[in-house]
Amino acid sequence: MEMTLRWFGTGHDTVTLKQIRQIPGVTGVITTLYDTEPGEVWPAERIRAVKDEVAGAGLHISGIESVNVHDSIKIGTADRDIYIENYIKTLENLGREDIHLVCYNFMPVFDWTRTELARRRPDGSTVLAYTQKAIDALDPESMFASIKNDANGAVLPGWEPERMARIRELFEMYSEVDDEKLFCNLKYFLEAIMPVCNKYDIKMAIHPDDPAWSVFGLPRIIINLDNIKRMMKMVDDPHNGVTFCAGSYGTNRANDLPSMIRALKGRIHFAHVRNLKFNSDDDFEEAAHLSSDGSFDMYEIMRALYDIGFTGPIRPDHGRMIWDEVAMPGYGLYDRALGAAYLNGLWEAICKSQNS
Ligand code: DNO
Repeated sequence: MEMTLRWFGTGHDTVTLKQIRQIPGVTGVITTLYDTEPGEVWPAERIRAVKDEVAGAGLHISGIESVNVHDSIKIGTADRDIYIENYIKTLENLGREDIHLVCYNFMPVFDWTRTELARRRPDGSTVLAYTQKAIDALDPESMFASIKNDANGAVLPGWEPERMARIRELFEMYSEVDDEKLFCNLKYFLEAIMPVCNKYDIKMAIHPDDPAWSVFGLPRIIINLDNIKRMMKMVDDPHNGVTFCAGSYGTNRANDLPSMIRALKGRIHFAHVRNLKFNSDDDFEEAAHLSSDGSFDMYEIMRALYDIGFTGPIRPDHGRMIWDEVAMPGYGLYDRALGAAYLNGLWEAICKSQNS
């Protein structure tokens, strides 16, 4: 595996490339063109510029998170082919710059959902949290307002103001889309992009729906092993794979993370590894990466990745806000750096115990 950190780009991130370079063992970044809109073609010169900037800091781009998929593609509207064409052009531009991993999601309307961005834990750190009661009592617009308030001035990925401005219209457009239709539209999209992925060896790594169940009545399909298998089988190409996000699949306690990893051997192209602490089945908060701080066995997760011979990029995921850092919730420097160090430590111990 290669240890990486997500970086939103100069002007969008409080964390610098220099800081990332100084985290022991981190050699790559996972980045994006944060100011592009879903459906736009990413200009080759802009991709090259960010690639040069990252290289100038002694790192490299290990993958893109995310090239977002336009809602017309997810809904399957008549104009979807235009946006698929644009997506293909973006993939070509990335491939020509020697970038071979793209993380994306197929979640309707918005991306991940949390009901609090700064829940206080006993040690005084603050974390992202989810409680089903709050979702049941809220509409998406009031959720957006509260998320915006707690975001420390940052625009959170998946909760961009442009997206939220169209929220009613989007809900209306998705009213005819159920899980089956969403699967169908995903298949159409994947079939269309696989030729360019094969040509440039670009691994597509779908991110799970987070939480791994329907919110606000919207369809959600990338939630468990059966559905992932269905997705891989319907477009059976090694470039059609997954981002194994422990914190997202782990929201559903029926998902056995290490055995899912083992079952997905060869098709996990990217891993997000983080821990959650459950207070009940439908109330959880994001803990430190350390196993004993949360509900997951992080050793077993890393061990399963080791056992399947995982060689792709891995990144610590959402961190707690600690040491008075002010940053995008989940994406500060300090706790993610601690997470990277811890995951590196687990990996070294696993490698040595296996080779001795
Ligand atoms: C949340 C992230 C997601 C992820 C997208 C991928 O912090 O893991 O926003 O980047 O779902 O498209």
